[in-house]
Amino acid sequence: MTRFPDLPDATVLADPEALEPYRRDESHVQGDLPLAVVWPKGPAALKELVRLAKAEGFGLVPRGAGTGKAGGCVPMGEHAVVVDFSAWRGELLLSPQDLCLSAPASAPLREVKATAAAGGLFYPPDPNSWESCALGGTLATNAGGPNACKYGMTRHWVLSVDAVLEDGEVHTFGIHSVKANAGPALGQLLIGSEGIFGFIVGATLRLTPLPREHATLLLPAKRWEDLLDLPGRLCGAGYLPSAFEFFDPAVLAELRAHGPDEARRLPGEALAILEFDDRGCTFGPFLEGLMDLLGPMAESLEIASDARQRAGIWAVRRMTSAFLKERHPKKVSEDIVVPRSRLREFFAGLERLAIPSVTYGHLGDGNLHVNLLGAGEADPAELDQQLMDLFRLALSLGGTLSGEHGIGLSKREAFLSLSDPGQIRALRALKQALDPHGIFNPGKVL
Ligand code: 2HG
Ligand code: ZN
Repeated sequence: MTRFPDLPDATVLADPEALEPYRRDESHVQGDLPLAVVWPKGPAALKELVRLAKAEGFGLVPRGAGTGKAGGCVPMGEHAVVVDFSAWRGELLLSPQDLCLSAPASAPLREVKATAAAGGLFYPPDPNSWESCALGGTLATNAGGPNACKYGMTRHWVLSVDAVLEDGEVHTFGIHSVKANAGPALGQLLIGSEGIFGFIVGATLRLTPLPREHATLLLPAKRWEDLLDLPGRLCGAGYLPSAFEFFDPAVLAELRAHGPDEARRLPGEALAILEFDDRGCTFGPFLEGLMDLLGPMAESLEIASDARQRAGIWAVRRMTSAFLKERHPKKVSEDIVVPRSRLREFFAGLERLAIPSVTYGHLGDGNLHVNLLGAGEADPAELDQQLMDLFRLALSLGGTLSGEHGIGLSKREAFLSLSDPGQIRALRALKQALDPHGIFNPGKVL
């Protein structure tokens, strides 16, 4: 192919200089220069693109807003075309009676959440990029976020998905109801697949009534290790926080020394942010019981008394990733998970391994962002070894190597070598069956 052809109902960009930004997302990996970037606006363009890809032997790499953390949307090899879904047509359609919202992959997640909220409804997935990411990317990667602690991941909030498969047609998997049991849930196979079986172009999302109350607490611990048992203790006592975030002493010290004003005021040696959204959570027996439980371990306890204070607390948590990245541009940030009952063992293991790292993240569901700040200066072989040790530690405790960012390019080798061989065989068989020409996001995950 000498020149990338024009396509019906699509914009095409093939100028090599303009293609440069499409080699990256927000992870530390860099892909290859794509042949072109295509913005399909509807199914006709996608159908033609799939036909061309099969005929000409190039791969298609899906891209939402490029905010992924694992390199899932960066091209690999010389024959890849980026399919940017930001121009995909479609409207947001709220159906309060069915407690659902239909939206195209191009919809900004911010708008999805706002549209639901305007109707008094809640769409819980809240990855850190929620103000800039696209719905399609969150579906392809099964995004998480702080609210996963209580509400689960993106896949728990999808009733149906529309996806283009290898025949070039868009198919719908699922119906507008939580009860749908006619055969296996194939749509679930596409969610979190990072586009290796086909591309999601839209979805109908499940909603729930919008919580009206929030108790947001800052909990600096007298001894930071005590925080590690707290997620399990809270659940044991019948409390399920809608978010339970955490900064270890090193991250907190860095935030306090170099962060914005709100961060400089943060108390304690290590800090948890807890949020509850149960009805009646801001007063009476709920709060009293909670105080009894938290009081003995807390150096102090601050409850956000209004929306502004709550927003201030979250602003610090939300900027932590970008803040650390700015201070340590070559850092590598990981995303392991262990069951919440094994957090103490995980931190003991991390100390034994002596991996130079700092940690923050979603303590309440055991999803921790272990950051190797000095990764840029480290010997690459040693760094690889450290990451493998970290993953093995998580796995040995019944956890996994990614909680919410996915495999993409960055964790592909580790995923292949550490997963159950039966799982990899099954995934390869599915890939072969659903994408026999290997056009959908080649080189990712598998
Ligand atoms: C977060 O929880 C995001 O802030 C980003 O998942 C994590 O950059 C990171 O390590
Ligand atoms: Zn996170």
